[in-house]
Amino acid sequence: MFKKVLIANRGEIAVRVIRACRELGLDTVAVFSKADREALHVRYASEAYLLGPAPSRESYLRGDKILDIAKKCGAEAIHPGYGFLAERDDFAKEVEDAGLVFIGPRPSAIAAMGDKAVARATVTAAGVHVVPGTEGEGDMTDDEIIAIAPQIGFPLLIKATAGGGGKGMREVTTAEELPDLIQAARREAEAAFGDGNVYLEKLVPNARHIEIQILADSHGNVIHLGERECSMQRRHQKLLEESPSPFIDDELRQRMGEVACKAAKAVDYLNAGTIEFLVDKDQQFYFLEMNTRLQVEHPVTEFVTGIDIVKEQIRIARGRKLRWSQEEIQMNGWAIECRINAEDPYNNYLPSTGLITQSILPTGPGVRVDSGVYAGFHISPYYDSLISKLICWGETRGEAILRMRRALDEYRILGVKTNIPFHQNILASHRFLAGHYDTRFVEERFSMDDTQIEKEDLTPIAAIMATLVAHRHSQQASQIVRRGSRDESNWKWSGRWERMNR
Ligand code: MV4
Repeated sequence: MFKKVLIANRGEIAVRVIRACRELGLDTVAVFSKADREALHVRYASEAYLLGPAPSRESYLRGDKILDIAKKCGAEAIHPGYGFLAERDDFAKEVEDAGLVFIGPRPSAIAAMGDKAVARATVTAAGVHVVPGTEGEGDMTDDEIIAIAPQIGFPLLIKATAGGGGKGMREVTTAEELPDLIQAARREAEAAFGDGNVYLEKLVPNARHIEIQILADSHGNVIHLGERECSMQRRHQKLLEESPSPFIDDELRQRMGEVACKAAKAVDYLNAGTIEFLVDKDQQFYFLEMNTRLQVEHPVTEFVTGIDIVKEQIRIARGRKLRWSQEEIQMNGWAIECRINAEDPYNNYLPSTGLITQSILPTGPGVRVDSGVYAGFHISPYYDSLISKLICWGETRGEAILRMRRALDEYRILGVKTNIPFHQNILASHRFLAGHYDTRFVEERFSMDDTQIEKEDLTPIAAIMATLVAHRHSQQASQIVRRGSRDESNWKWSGRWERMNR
């Protein structure tokens, strides 16, 4: 039974894992780069060790150094968080070979789900529906792909087998453009993953991106914790997630949950994982891929199920049985997460770096902030722009939304630009209030310059919902609408305050 855990990550997720370890009475070891000497995860851990220079390749991606540190300081388990080494089956294997516990899935499951063509073939064999497309797991030549494309039908997508997250993806509308687009996709995949292998899937139009959280123990038990709606994204970066999804009813949730557990069992899955589905407008759903890690948006599931997923990951890694049967899992209320990024939504979401001069966090009933920063911390350009997550719970979706609007109003971060105004606009948009959005919403129907957005196409329910919110909170609503324009926002006031106090 391990007593000391090394957290191979940084930022808010390292802090999150340290918190779980401390509540379980475990000692914690942080690792950090030169840019993170003053980081929160370094302060919160029982011990901390320098990995190297700021770039990830020389620090958080140095599995060899991290293993050396673990051995030297007597850490008996490693939690990888998300990103960096979390889905590297070779790293998970090295951890195991060193006699340490990898708090995550087995290397074989990471590898099987990491190759998207292998994942498709494996879950298909287990009876899980994937989007129609190429079959099998071997590398395909251009000619093989071109030959099979008409059988799948256009429009279709070229995807990288080593991919995920949209890299190396190309939309193809006609057979003529296929050869060039295969080449382009291969080049992009080769550059991003060192692997130019690609496969085809029929395009599912107007899809929603909905994922199911699962937990699997080492005794063969697999349960699901319901879904997260992840369609609010821009350029494959999720920005806001909610659980449950406004699009999913109890019956569909149960069916998707059962399929998700089946997909996990197909790779003998262990620990926490997420099955991504595309759900079309007729509520047909298709397996897309499995994320073999703890995800950024796990807190919304924690809020509605009351389960601490990170503590559960640690218990599973210690060989414990899951403490709930599927029937005991209940979803209570509604949770929404806003990803707070250091970026400028008024300037093409350009990353923003610098010293955080002030940080006032929202608190109060139903509000959770998972933050990796504090006033006095310097945001460097080396890592992703996520600096914190604001998660709000309500008895109903309406209450969760109103609470999120209140919390966003309370939140003050000075020194760097953040996407808080973006979230305020999203939470005032009729389409979001109505729950009518798919993966194209932000890029195709949303603008930071609009004051009143998305008035058209309202269903009666949407209109009622929007009116209800507007009526009960007319003053806040009108303020939020004004805040959509740069000139009248109180963020301008914040900026002035900041300049005065520099
Ligand atoms: C798709 C799709 C439509 N049809 N596959 C994008 C990232 C990768 N995980 C899968 N992605 C998609 N796959 C088929 N067959 C549409 C997307 C997609 C998308 C998926 C989830 C969230 C946002 C998205 C934005 C654009 C496209």
